[in-house]
Amino acid sequence: MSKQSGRGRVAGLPEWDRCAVMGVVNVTPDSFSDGGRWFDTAAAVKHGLALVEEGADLVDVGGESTRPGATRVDEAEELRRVIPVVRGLASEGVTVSVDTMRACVAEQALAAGARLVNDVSGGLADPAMIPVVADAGAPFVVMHWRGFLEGGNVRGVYADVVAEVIDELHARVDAVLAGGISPDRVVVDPGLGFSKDAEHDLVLLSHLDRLLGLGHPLLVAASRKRFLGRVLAGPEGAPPPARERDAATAAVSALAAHAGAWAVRVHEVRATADAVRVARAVEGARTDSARAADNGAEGAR
Ligand code: PMM
Repeated sequence: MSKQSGRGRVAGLPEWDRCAVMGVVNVTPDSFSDGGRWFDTAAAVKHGLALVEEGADLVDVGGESTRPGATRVDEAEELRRVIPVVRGLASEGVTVSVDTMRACVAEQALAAGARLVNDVSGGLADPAMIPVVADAGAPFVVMHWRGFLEGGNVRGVYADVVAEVIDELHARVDAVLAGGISPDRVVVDPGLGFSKDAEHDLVLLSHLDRLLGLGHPLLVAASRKRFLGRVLAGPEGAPPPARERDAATAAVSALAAHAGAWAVRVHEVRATADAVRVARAVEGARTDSARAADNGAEGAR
């Protein structure tokens, strides 16, 4: 599969000629890297608009932390956190994605103007999720996570992480399609850090071509994750805090864009917006030089 066809287009969303940038707004007191910072509606909307200003193509709004050890927030509280922020951003023309495992939150977020549903359980946590998304005709992100019931990083034992994540994503995509979501609206995501350790995340990143072989646009969400802390850990082995992992995140964004990812999900947008543009320029130069070589060969005939 070529990089272009791997990147693909997601029906129901704008089309970008490069890897899209999804900025993150966590309306939570306890998210892994930015918990508590945008917990108030007005601050969260303002932050989402600032991310767009910095180059985000979409903004992903979530009201529930999935960090290891986090307890689930109740539905009423998740709705209270998420819906006004989705409405506020959508009314400003922002392409909003809702990060939720609950059908009811997805449904109300879509009614409030969200355009994409991002479910870290891949539709497993709530049996009503797939029908709700199918009925709304919305695009759906299917993320790989074995441990959505227990939370955190459990059940991360693999003989071949790439093959197993692909097989399990395949099964989830089949379920989603059987549930009536149209194939051109399905995005896949390996779920870096979810039931995976740092080595698993790196191996998955080194095989994005195989994940693209699933035949759906690919979302890569490496932002500030533990594996980057491990890669950056100094001689004492101490990983830098999450907010000091943004340059490393942008490096992953460049690699993912170059490999053909449809989008990258990041907390700090500016550097990633530059990274995906550089990747696009390199891709364009390669196409142009191949065309020039073809024309030269043609002329010489
Ligand atoms: N990671 C987090 C939250 N939502 N959604 C998708 N599709 N993929 C991810 O890897 C993902 C996600 C956890 O990150 P955060 O709480 O630091 O934003």
